[in-house]
Amino acid sequence: MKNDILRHLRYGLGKDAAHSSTYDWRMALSRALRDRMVDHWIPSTQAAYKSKSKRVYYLSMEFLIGRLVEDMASNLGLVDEARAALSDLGQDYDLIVKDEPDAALGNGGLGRLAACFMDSLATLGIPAMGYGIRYEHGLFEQDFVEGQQVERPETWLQQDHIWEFERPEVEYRITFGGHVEHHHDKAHWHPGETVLATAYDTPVIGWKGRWGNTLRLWAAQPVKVFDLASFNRGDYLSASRSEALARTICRVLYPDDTTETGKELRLKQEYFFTSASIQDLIRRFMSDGGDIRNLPDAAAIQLNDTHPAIAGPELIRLLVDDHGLKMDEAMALARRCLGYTNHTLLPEALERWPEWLFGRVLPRHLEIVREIEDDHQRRFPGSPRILEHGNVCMGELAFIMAHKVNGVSALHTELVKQTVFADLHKLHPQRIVNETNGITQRRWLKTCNPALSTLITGQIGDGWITDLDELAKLKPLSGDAQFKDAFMAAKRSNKERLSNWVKAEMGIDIDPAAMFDVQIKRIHEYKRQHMNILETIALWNEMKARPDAGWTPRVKIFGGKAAPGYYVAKEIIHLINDVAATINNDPVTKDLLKVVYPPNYNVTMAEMLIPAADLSEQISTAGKEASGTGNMKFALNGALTIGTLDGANVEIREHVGAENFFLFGLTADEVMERRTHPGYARAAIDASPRMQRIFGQIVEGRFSPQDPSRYHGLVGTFYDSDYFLVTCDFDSYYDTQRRADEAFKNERNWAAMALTNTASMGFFSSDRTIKGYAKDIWHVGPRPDVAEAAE
Ligand code: 475
Repeated sequence: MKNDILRHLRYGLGKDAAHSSTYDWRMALSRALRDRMVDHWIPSTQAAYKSKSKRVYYLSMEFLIGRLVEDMASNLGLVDEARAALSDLGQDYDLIVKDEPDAALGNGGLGRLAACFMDSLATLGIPAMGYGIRYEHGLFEQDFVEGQQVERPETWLQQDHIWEFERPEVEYRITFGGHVEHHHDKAHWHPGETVLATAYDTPVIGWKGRWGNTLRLWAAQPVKVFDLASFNRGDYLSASRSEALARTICRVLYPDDTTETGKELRLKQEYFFTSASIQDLIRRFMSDGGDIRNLPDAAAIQLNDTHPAIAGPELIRLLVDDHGLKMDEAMALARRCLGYTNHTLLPEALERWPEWLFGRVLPRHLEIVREIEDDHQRRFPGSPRILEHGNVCMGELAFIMAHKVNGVSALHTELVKQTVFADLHKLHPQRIVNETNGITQRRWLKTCNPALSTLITGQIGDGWITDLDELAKLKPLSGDAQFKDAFMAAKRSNKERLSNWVKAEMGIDIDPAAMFDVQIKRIHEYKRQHMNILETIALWNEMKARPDAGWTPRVKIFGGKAAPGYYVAKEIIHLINDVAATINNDPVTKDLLKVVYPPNYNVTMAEMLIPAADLSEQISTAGKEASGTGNMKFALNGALTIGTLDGANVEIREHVGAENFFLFGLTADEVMERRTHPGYARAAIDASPRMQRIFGQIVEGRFSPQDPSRYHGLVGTFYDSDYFLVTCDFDSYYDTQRRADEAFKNERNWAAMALTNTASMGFFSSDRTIKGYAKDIWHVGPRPDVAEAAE
């Protein structure tokens, strides 16, 4: 390893050790690791080709990967070796690892789930390929200026991204616009614009390098770099038009998580990567000499939400227009290949394209959508329409074109059946299935929490790394004082690490003995960060009134970004920062309460915050959070959840036991019922002196003295509409927080509850989720050789 690092430093980077920066060392280490990855990757790829096993194709607009060096070193079992080699060279492994920027090609849950799935697919030895977009700029970086969110472009590709291999020979034409002609029953699409999709491959190596898959991200290239004829005519603009389109398509990740932007460029991005992926998988299949009619035996295509839902019409187009299949035959064949995962019920997130826009960008696909619609109406007269009120509804399209549709938690799946797809569910009662989300324990326990994972392995061995159910062996230890002390010592060391970081980065002193109460996720009204900050104010009021009443000291930690155009979410951020500034400067409560909101929350920050958390905030309005995956990461790392019966919280509570979970709030049914009562918010506020007081303080400018009316609008929404029922759940949330305070005082008992949480999380491994998809949807098995090695 040492020699390899030095060799890469010299011949890969042209540097000598004496004049190398941290960046140079990181690049050299990464290349040394990459060599070893390739040694696992190529044999896997060859084996998959040779055995002609069915492959999974996971199509996702987002892959929220984070850092790679440590993940790769860990999965290859090379962390100790790398650390030792660098140490011999006078370098600090930890510092070098920290130098890596996050690959932030995603917004939140949906993108991070895709990354966990890639890890599990490789670890399970399921031949698979992830397909996505190689965005030049990932999710924006967040700054706070006077407490308000400011966005800066993210620039990860300004550094060498050494994990990927450019594949200039893998290239597809992607066309847009123009018109369609029909001759002798055959469609001819004469497009207006063309770009080339070229592939960049990143190896994804599973645990111990047993199997390797590929994440293939597409970049756009102009067909003609430069149109000399136009230039010579003096038409400078059209000379570089093709180049401009190509550069724009992969320029930036749309930063809206859960709101549909309806922008033409977004539709082009969706079609761009979907078409390239479908062309690529067909080419792979044909190069094997297959009969296209057998494609479903070789390819399971999973759509991560509706963003790649154009895959249905695109596959049909290629089958009919290029391979000469009949329309109905093509539809049936496409359906056998496709699965669709729904990730949200929020109406504003459901993709709908105006028909005129869709037809202008994809005229041939609009014709095919009409055929799909007609076919479905013929077979199921009066069924829900894909084309409705002048829109192309991508949810209905994905549902109708998929043989299986899945929800991401048990509750969410039931709600999918009862709400968004109620009518289609009645017509296709076997189609909707549940695959509750999961997380990879390799990243979210082993790598991010060495203190705890070392303790666990010392106690029960390392089988949990590939079989998370093994953690159940820890359950009997919840009565073992010595083990509980060790468990809490690991937590304590993570809290100390975080305290030091908060002091260094933000200048705030926090006490590692206090309860660390963490809410990290995208800022959204349904996730109710505002309820959390209101509760913080209420607690502060009580603490100020009776500072010696034996309070449990708390550190409230927030993290998360708001979509740049989401005004209310940005107001919530501003309020949290204003409240933090007020409370953190109060001498009366300085040892009792702190509010910490570090800017630019990302995967790397999550990896530090989650191991240090005592309490996990999962407080969405019931029925709104499809699953949540952060909730699983916290519980796995020994935090207790305070939460509603929403998403996967329901299943987490079942697994860890009601006595180890702080439940509050209305249920999904009660939420729907409550909304039918006019004036429910005012009634709740009238019944709660505590809420009245807080709203009074905010409105009087207690937290924004320079601008007292700053939050009048925000407070007004609580009185007027409060769609997310903050007011209805507030008192029960407050009381439950005080129960958590009391529980925290009994350290041994808290340790038992925390340990039981960790020990009960086996079900929430993404390995289990992927096995579910493999069995119920994809009909693929792990490669027998990999399964054997895992035994
Ligand atoms: C859910 N993102 C979580 C997670 O299943 C769930 C939507 C439109 C455009 C871009 N991004 C999105 C999502 O819808 C999303 O992240 N949904 C989340 O998926 C994984 O755990 O409850 O909110």
